[in-house]
Amino acid sequence: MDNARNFYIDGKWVAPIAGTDFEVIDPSTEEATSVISLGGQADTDAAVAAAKAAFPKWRMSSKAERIELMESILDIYMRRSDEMGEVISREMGAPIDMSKVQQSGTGSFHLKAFIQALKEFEFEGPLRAGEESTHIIHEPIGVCALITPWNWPMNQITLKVMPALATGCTMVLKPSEQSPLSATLFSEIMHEAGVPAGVYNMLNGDGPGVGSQLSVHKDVDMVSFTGSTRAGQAITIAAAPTVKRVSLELGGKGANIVFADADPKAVQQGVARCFNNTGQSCNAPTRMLVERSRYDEAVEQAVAAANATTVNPAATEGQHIGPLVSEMQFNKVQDLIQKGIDEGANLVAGGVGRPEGLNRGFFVKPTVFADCTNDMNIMREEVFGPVLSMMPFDTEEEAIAIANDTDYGLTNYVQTTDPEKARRVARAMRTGMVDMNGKGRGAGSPFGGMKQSGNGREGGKWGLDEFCEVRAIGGWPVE
Ligand code: TXE
Repeated sequence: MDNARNFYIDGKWVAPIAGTDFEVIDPSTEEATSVISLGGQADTDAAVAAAKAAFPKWRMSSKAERIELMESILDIYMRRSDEMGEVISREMGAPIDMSKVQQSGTGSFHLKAFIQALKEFEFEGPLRAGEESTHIIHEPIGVCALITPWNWPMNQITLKVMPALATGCTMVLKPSEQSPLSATLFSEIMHEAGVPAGVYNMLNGDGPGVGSQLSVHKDVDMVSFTGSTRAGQAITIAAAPTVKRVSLELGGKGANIVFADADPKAVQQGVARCFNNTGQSCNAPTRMLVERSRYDEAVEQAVAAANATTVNPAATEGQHIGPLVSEMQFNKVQDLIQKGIDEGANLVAGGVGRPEGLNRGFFVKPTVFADCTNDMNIMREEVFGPVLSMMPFDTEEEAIAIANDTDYGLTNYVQTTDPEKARRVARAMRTGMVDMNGKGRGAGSPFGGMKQSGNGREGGKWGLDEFCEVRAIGGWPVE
């Protein structure tokens, strides 16, 4: 990729001022697939200065102009969608067929959803009917730093870039140093679509470098971050002296409550959902709580599903899971599997070590633990690998209590054919989202967590709200 070592600043591809080399490792082969530059303070300052200079004009752009721009970004994105899938597969290890559909597809999905949300969004109007002299205006907050992770790179980039663009903000994107190639391709798309110079800037860097330089920067008005709770806390502290807005989307520890009356396929679907993207999703249903009368059968079904899950290099076509993203994640997941064994959970599928025949690459065995208790590390920590932990429950109240007994609060899952119970349990969950009976949430619905899963909401009108300042003006002249 020609631009891999460069940054996109002020409408141009530029060489880094203070860059250091960084190898992007293909997680299937452990070989370097590309070399990028990690920026330094001078690069961060240049990107922020470009965004700051572009803001006064861009904030005055019309909604129609922004819709038209987003529509041309979507057209170009669709044309390069397969290429995007290939790049993501190479940099973070998602299996090629899955990457072209699911990984790359998140980009066009969010683009379409934000075009719709922007069309419907009211930027100003009266406080209420009959009180027209108090006028409420939604304005873009200003220069935004968008810091994204590697697990669903295009999902998180479009969930931040599109609402920032739609509301009239200018921005600096710092993608994960593990998945910078998709961000480079995305920047080429933005350039081709004719995004005005300085409105959208992208530079590579690591957390302690560009990530924290953006967080402390006095000319950055907001940081929107997705990643680990640890980094979210560091960003919040770094941002405090400038009182900038910090929006966080962090980890999760989703519970999947399977009642005895659930659909017969509920367990198998729960395992597939947990293992999707090799378990590297913040909303993965990693704790499966099963009503006792169905528990033994559920464990058997989960073991069968795990043993039927094939693991292959990302370039292999067909349905399978790929490697984890990095050696660091591989070691973290191995440690947690070992802790599960040491703490007395019943290992019924998978375990430590690589799957047979895969001696190189960050591959992990699809793993299931049964008979867990909610104080075990595998039930409390975000594993971020293909590891499912199962536990029986006796009553609805007990299931709700276990599900809510966690530091996280992102997504929980409920499987039951009783509509009253479904509504009751969904209301009792302390999570930003609940998915019931395998049915997803509609495009443009709010995504975000409670407790240590974060404090923001992305997607739809809520995603647009996040990038706005809301102003109140009294004595507004009414004809
Ligand atoms: O994440 P980091 P890591 C969780 C998951 C995973 C763990 C560690 O449990 O196992 O986090 O993954 C930038 N200031 N999630 O270490 O470090 C970094 O450069 C500013 C959940 O890879 O959080 C990258 O762009 N930025 C998750 C981004 O943060 C900093 C997605 C994510 O990297 C920074 C990923 C700092 N001090 C991991 N430190 C989700 N919510 O989906 C790091 N970064």
